[in-house]
Amino acid sequence: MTRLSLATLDRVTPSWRPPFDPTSLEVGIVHLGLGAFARGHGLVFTQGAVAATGDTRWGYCGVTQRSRSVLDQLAPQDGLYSVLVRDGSHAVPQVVGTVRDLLFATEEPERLTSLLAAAATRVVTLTVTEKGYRHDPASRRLRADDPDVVADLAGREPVTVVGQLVRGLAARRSADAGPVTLLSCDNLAGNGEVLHDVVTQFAALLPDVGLRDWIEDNVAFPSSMVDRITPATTDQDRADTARLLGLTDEGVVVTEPFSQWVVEDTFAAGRPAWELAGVTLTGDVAPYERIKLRLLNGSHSMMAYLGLLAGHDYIAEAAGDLAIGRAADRFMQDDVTPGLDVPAGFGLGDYQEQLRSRWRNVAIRHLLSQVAMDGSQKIPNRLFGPIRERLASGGQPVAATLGLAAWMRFVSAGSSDDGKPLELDDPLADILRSAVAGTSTPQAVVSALFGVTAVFGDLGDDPAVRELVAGHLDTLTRYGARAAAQAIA
Ligand code: CS2
Repeated sequence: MTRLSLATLDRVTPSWRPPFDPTSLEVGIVHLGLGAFARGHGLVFTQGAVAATGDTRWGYCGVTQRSRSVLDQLAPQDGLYSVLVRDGSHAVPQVVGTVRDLLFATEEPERLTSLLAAAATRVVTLTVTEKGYRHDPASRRLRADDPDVVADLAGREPVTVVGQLVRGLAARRSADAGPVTLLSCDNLAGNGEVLHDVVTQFAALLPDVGLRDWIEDNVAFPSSMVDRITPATTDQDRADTARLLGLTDEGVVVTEPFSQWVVEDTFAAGRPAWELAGVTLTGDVAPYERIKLRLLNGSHSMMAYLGLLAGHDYIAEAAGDLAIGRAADRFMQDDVTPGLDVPAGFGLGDYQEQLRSRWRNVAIRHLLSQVAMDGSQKIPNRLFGPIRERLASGGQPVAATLGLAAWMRFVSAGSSDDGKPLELDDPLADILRSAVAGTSTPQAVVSALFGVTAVFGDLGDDPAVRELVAGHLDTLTRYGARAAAQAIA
């Protein structure tokens, strides 16, 4: 079957094509981390903004960091790909035409620097996942002793995102190309602030005196809250898309109907008219971010660890498991909701109801292992705030500490309750494995893992937290995940 490309685009059903001529766009946005999430989220909103305004300045150069597989998928398709929105038995493709250029950072580091320094580049967006920021989750500071950070600081072609950005900003200053905005779209609390901090901390460690001040004066770092559940694409997804389009699409991304983006409106050099495409531009993202990171992502992590231990594979299965679904409900009701500052007009009850049905959308084959990976970088953003705040208000974070204990069981057991091996895919895997090596009781596991202070900070110093986590871990170890969930439901 013929492949999707500019030459074959006219064979696609007209309402599924980009609503503008993709070749009319210039590159105005560099996106770092062109994975499935970005392609199903930010790039789609930008397509809507370009369609609404006819402003052709906002095409993307999509940059991949770790492999060139996305380039191999999209380059032969002239950057075109489709987003397949699945809901129950419905599936509708939409071809996205905002990618005008592609780059694999490892192969073309100099071209990446030039693009970041180009006056036409006004916005740099990032979806590089939590671990891509090379910071300690607890202190939120750049890990200046990370071997890759050290090597990038010493002046090699940078491999870290922060190294690439700072080199690009130095070139931008030299070229006098003017201000630029770096917009983080990752699931981190205060993601703009984290990005600002790692970039300026990196710059301050360079001999180039003055670069840090230039960055402070010329670069904006708005925060943003991003939301769209995007599972990894399967062969079935590619086959269904080919049937619908009448063309093969190696770059298709599958996602749910729901999509949300709330962006702090502090841009240094303009932005697409995203508000015309359904994006909320606001002065303060924090309340939205807290609601989403804790209710959606916090429950996701909890369901991922309990679900994997209980033998499930997908979010829809874990959410539909009565005991696990109820434990997530308790987490939302008891540990998260009381600490939320809800924006006027925001219906918290409806939001939670909507989350439950999004999780149960069986057409979205969202692997628990995808959510469980990189837990050391994710859980501090998702579970620690609710734990600390509930304790500070005199309550017992029973459900949130079960989520934490389930992660500890996942890390230390290495297999599900019925013996299926569970892979620990985490940038701190070696540290976590050696921390729990030789531990023989739940208490010892809790002590060993709380000792990893880069993740936990002083959380483990609180005897109430330790007692709750150790109690849950004991139940998880003796009776399994479903029983531990049932015990709190
Ligand atoms: C998930 C998120 O993988 C994960 O950790 O919790 O990717 C989640 O699906 C998105 O944030 C939804 O917007």
